Amino acid sequence: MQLPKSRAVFSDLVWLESVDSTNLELQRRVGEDLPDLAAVIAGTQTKGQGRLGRAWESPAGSSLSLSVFLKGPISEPGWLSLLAALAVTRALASLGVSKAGVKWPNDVLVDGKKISGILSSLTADGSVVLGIGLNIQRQSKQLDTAISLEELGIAGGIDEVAAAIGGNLLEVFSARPALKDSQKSSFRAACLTIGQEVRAELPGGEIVTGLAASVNDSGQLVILTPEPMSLSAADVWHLRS
Ligand code: BT5
Repeated sequence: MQLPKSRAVFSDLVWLESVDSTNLELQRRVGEDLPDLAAVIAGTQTKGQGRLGRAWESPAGSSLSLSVFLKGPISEPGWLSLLAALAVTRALASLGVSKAGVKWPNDVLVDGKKISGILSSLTADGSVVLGIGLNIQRQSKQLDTAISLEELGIAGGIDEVAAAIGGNLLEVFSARPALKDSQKSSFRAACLTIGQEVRAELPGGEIVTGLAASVNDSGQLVILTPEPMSLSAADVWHLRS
């Protein structure tokens, strides 16, 4: 695939019809002295990765699978996935989806359904591989909890969507290695979780419930349980809208 719009945004773009995972592919290339904003886009992934060993479904023709290399250091890694999710909501707005928001930490939702997921990892030298999956067309075996651009009446293809995300990633990470407070504020405004009663499963399996009061300066979700508790990583469910 030619991907002319994406090539204008990403410094070094590799297109693969099929790969195990674009994140794994980019991590394999990290030793090659990758430039900032090098990217891999694949037509399908055979082992698309979610968090905590979960799978990300990306059948051929249905989705964007994009991984982007952000040259480090980045001073606040706790904000990486959050600001990437903000960039995705802005890209969706530019494509005509005005009602996308972020479920902390890494889900982009439209009408309560997941259109995009983000998986970031730090490399040994403090750089970042940022993986973004976004549903473009409805999948034949789509999860009830998922939604795609097609179902929202948006016709954008892989090239257009990747370029829109890339431009917005550049913007949200423009102050690297530091991050802009204004971007953090924008994230909070786009975060659907703040103000919700939530159930959170912590990495050790502990379950907590309470009001999600804020996202603090480290990017942690503050839940009133009723004592304030700051979570760096968790799976979160919104208990009511
Ligand atoms: C994520 O994990 O949402 C991170 C997804 C990151 C995928 C991108 S694609 C490009 C790059 N290369 C990779 O290998 N990965 C990244 P998590 O929060 O753990 O959510 C995973 C859960 O989302 C699954 O257990 C399913 O319930 C659900 N899910 C899987 N595929 C989906 C899809 N296409 N649309 C919506 N939900 C999906």
